[in-house]
Amino acid sequence: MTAKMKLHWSPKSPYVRKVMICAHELGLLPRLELVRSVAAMLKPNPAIMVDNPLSKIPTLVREDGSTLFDSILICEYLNDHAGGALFPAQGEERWQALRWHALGDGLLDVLILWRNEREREHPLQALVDAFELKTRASLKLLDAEADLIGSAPFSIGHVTLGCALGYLDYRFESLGWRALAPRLADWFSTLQARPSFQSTEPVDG
Ligand SMILES: N[C@@H](CCC(=O)N[C@@H](CS)C(=O)NCC(=O)O)C(=O)O
Repeated sequence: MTAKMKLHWSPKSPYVRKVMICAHELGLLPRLELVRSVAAMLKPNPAIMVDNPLSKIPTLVREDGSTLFDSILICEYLNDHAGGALFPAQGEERWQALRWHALGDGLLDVLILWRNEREREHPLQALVDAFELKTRASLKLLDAEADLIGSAPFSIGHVTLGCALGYLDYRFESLGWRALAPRLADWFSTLQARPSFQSTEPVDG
């Protein structure tokens, strides 16, 4: 039996979801052993820290015991491992895929910080306003690029944008993002039909 890679995992984390979608698309799910790991900014988890001193998920432990962390690195490793096409090798296609990845990941970072702030007893309003401004500006840009996004070959850029939009649905329903970015919403509904997205919808518990 082939040894499995261990993934510190949670069904709620949008960064873990990136890895799970890539693994699904690349046919690597059977190679992963999922270990439910709770990662919280205010409570470093010793079980994760054995493999990642930053106490963040996703963290991957390879068959030989070596570790990889940060979702982009794990996704690229899996893509390489499977000889996949989620990271275009060169040219404009590569820069565009990585640019959309950067925007999706940056948006996720904003949303995670925004959620942390709004759950504090006394949220700093200026910070909350800045997070909302950046979120709306990102959606505006992505909506303007929706046709381009829809016609580009499926890549890590699409995976990450999809995870960011899915996180908006999961934790920021009241923002009503679809009304702000209707063309992007149309693209997202086709993306959501992919089995890799359907099987990784975030869930509580
Ligand atoms: N840049 C990291 C972000 C990962 C991340 O922040 N994950 C969250 C869970 S959604 C986490 O582990 N938070 C715990 C912490 O920040 O201490 C990645 O892409 O993997």
